[in-house]
Formats: sequence, C-alpha cells, structure tokens
Amino acid sequence: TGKSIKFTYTKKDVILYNLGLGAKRTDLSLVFEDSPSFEVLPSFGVITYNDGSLSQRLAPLLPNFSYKRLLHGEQYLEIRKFPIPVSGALVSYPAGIELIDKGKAAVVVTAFRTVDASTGEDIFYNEQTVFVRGSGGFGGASKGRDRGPATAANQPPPRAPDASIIEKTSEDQAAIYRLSGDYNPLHIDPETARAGGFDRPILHGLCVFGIAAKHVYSTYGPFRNIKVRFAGITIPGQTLKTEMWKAGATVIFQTTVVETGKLAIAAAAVELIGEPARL
Ligand code: HDC
Repeated sequence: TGKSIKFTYTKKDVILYNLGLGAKRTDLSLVFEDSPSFEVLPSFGVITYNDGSLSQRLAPLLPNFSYKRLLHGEQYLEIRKFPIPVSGALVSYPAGIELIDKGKAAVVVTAFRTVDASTGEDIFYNEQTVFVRGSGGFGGASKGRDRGPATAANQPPPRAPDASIIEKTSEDQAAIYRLSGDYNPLHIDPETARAGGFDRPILHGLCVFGIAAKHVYSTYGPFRNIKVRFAGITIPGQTLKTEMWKAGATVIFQTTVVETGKLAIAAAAVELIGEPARL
C-alpha cells in the first residue's frame, strides 16, 4: 500500500511503447498516429504505474534487499476498458497482496488498480510479482493464495500447439523498451548486469511479456486478462517463439528462447473477449 501514482500519456508514448515491442515502420496501426486503426498494444496496461519507487517500497520489508538481485517473477493484467485509450491521464492505487518466504528468495506481490484521472473509470488492474534472490529466510508464509486467473498454473495440453509465432528481438530492444519507463540499469549497464549475476544486460520481463502478448493478440484478438510467469532470461537479439493452445475462451501459451531452447514465459494464459467465458 502506498501513494497514488499519476501517469499521463500521448500518442507519442503509444508509438514508443509499440516500437519497444518490435513494431516495424510498416505496421502502420502501431507506428502512425493518423492511421485509421491506430492502437496501443494491449499489454500497455503494465507500464502505467511504474514511478520508480519499487526499491524504496521493498527495502524496509525484506532482509538483505538489493535491487540488483531483484527479478520480475510474474505478471497479471486485466484490461477493463476497450478500446484502450491512445492518450490520457491515469491514476494508479497500489496495494500489498503477499510477501512469501521461498527460503533463499522472497516473493512480493503488489496490486495496482488504474483509473481515468478525471472520471474515475476503471482502465487496468495489475498484480506484479517480484522475485528477490538472497532476501528469503525471514519466516513468512511459504505458499501463495489461489487468486483465480492471476495464479493459474496454465499447463499446456499434451498436443501440438494450435498456432505459433517466431520473432527475433533486436539487439537494441532493451535500449528502446526502457524509454517506456523501466529504467532499471540491469537492462542496459553491463556492470550492473554482472553484479546481478548475468554475463550481459538482460531484456525486461515486461518487454518479453509484451511481445508474447502481441503474438497472442495478432492470432486470436483482444483479451480481458493475461497472466505470465517469467521462467528464464532473454538476451536482446535472441529469438522468441510463442506457442498457443486454444480451449474455448482461454488461450494457454508459452514463449521459448529459440537459441537456447529454454522457456522465457511459462504458466501463461489469456481469456479472450468476444467469446463466452469458460465456467
Ligand atoms: O525462474 C527463475 C528466473 O530466472 N526467471 C526469469 C526472471 C526474469 O528474467 N525476469 C525478467 C527480467 S528482470 C526485470 O525485468 C526486472 C524489472 O526491470 C524490474 C521489476 C519489475 C518492475 C515493474 C515496474 C513497476 C527465477 C530466478 C525467478 C527462479 O528460479 P529458481 O531460483 O531456480 O527457483 P525455483 O527453484 O524454480 O523455485 C523456487 C520457488 O520460487 C517459485 N518461483 C519460481 N519461479 C518463479 C517463482 N515465483 C514467482 N515467479 C517466478 N518466476 C517456485 O514456485 C518455488 O516455490 P515453491 O517451492 O513454493 O513452489
């Protein structure tokens, strides 16, 4: 729980965000503000509440806290207004959900409800999970609560995927993506990356999330919510493969780094709009 967070954005921020997720100059609906179908990619809802205060909020809660040892663990986003406005003024309200002791690591879950600053209308709702290596052992709860689609295991069925999309990220992907508001040096500064235990700067979890969400969106259309677990790191320049399995209104998906064969995103799903929700 903490102070409210203001976020104002224009079509320029929308274009920058779309470029950060690999949009090309030929994707006019993503990069040209006068295109009749100009739109923001639906994962935009995750960048509206980052005021850079994460470190200050977590430090008092966790033993041995170091921002360098923090990784994005999971993300759940609900889109509560369609179509998503391409400019606006929003306010987000943070609320602590869970602090879990995983032994060596701590897992911290925070919710953010984001509304239109002038009308109060709900726009987005997020639950953000961070995984802080070296900050466990404080004796908190060890298992998280079941929060429906926000925590679902989303195991892919044992059959070939119904659809898959492969996209190579740019070596400059993190350098562009960070301009949408996540200035964590882990993604740009080699020295910080080494201090965090990596050979080189890694791609933002939310950039990989946005690219995977784009793959699902371009295949199956708009969704009301999306949940992912960050299962492994991605280095800018690597190739991402998103595999999708559809069952009614639910699309389970996973994203693999093609060069290594390792999962970047697992336990992931969206619930589509325009189809009746599965009971
Ligand atoms: O899964 C490992 C990993 O490396 N994942 C990838 C992490 C990653 O690359 N994230 C994205 C980049 S970092 C980033 O973007 C930072 C960003 O700039 C700032 C944060 C966001 C700010 C937003 C703005 C507001 C790892 C290291 C996470 C876990 O691996 P292991 O240590 O091997 O853990 P494991 O033994 O498999 O499991 C231990 C317990 O932890 C749970 N767990 C595992 N992966 C998790 C996770 N919990 C949450 N999220 C994950 N990703 C396991 O379930 C297990 O718990 P239990 O024993 O109770 O089952």
